[in-house]
Amino acid sequence: MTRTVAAVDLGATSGRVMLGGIEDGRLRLRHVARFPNRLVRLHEGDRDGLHWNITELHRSLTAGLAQAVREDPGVASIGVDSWAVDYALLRDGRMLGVPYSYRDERTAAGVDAVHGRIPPEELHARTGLQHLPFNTVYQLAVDRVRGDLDVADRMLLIPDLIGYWLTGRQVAEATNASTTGLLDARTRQWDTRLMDRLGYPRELFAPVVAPGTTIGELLPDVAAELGAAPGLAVTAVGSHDTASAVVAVPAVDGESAFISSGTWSLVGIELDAPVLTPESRAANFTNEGGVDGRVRFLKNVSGLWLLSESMRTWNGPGATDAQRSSDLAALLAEAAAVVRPVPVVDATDERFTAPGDMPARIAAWCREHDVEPPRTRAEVVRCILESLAAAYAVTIEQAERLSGRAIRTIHVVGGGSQNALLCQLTADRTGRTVVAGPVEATAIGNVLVQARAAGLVTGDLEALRGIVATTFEPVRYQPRTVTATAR
Ligand code: ADP
Ligand code: LRH
Repeated sequence: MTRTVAAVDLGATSGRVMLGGIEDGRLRLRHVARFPNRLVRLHEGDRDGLHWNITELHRSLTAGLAQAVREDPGVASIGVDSWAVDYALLRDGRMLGVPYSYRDERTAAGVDAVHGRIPPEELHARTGLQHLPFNTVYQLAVDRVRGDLDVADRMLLIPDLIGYWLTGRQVAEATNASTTGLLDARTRQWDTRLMDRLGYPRELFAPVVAPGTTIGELLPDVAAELGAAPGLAVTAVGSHDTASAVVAVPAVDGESAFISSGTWSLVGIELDAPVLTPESRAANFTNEGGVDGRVRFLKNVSGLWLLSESMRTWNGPGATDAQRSSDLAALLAEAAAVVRPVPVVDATDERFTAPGDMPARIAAWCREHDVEPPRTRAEVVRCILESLAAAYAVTIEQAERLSGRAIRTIHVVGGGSQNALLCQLTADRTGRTVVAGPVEATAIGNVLVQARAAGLVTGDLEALRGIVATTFEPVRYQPRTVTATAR
């Protein structure tokens, strides 16, 4: 029987556990468990805080892993990835408080506090990161002002926290650490001078480890709970979900870009070295650390969050997953049939970040910009997708200009690669061929890095991507002449 590894992929909307192995040069993948991930709003005295339900996620993922072990008792390793930037503070190994979501609005004060000590130009030159108000460096500034850093002795990003709960070992996996705004873009080690200047104790940060490193063996109690063999290894993968997703882009060359499309759209290209120029900062591009030392030169361009929040507004929070997906299919069909021109809004406007009534915020944006708001639900959906595709087109052109490359093909991976309308609009507005799939790129990238670490497969990233290309048949979209459907 093919040896497998278990991938835990925690997305902002859902988590899954998958078993994966390689047989005759092809991937064999099995969905073992899928569970929702919803934000929790908690009253905090003078305001509400937005948090991740981390203990529920841990319960769901351990139940999923137990199922994985039942399905394959010989599973060779476990790897965990999740969304970036968020973390827990710990003291003496105990979690202090419930981790915040990056959508919590407390971070504006953190931005001012950090920029008061370190100008944004210098931050970018050192860390290479796109300015996003929720980068870890700004969240920690709020913790410092509140006194929370005085009691904490460790900060662990979400996948590292799960890894710690599974193994008892505390590490900082490099790809996700690169999203904190505290990692040196060139050395890929913590920038301790930055920490000193910001008043963040150096000891707060765990040692950086590269993807492929064994974090440790399952704690005996955890192994017993999972029904797993004692000594089962937990391996660091590209624990930033986007790092794992880009491992599973079927072909990455000088002429192709990628869009990792889910709650967010991460639009960019892969490079061997960071671009730390003022032009790259002005265009708000990021240089995130990838697997095998590659650099993801990309921009975070909002994403299907706009659509899922609109649907939550229309359907109420109680809708079931089945209702949600049949509603989505119907809405997308109606949006494809819209013929009246819809407005294109700035999908990256920060007003769309916090949870809430997106159709109302879109209408407000339109009124402020003197354009007629969309009138029906189908028009709102079409407006969102046209706006995302328009933002992708601008970003692809910027990526070309900043890197000196000519991009001909755009690979779209992740849940959003199933959105045929969005893929077609992306081809239309960028004038490039769109190659869609695989859907579960993040879990696949997670599987591949573990499989290589466990010796089940060998080779560089191109070899791993070759396995993806052999296994999955992508869907291609060619650009059509843009009609007057959107202005
Ligand atoms: P994340 O990892 O950020 O949670 P995913 O990669 O799982 O995101 O993608 C979730 C998004 O994929 C959903 O918001 C939805 O818009 C889109 N999606 C999921 N299933 C479908 C489908 N069958 N057709 C079109 N879009 C889909
Ligand atoms: C996507 C993602 C993205 C980050 C955002 C916070 O899930 O990891 O790469 O910018 O979450």
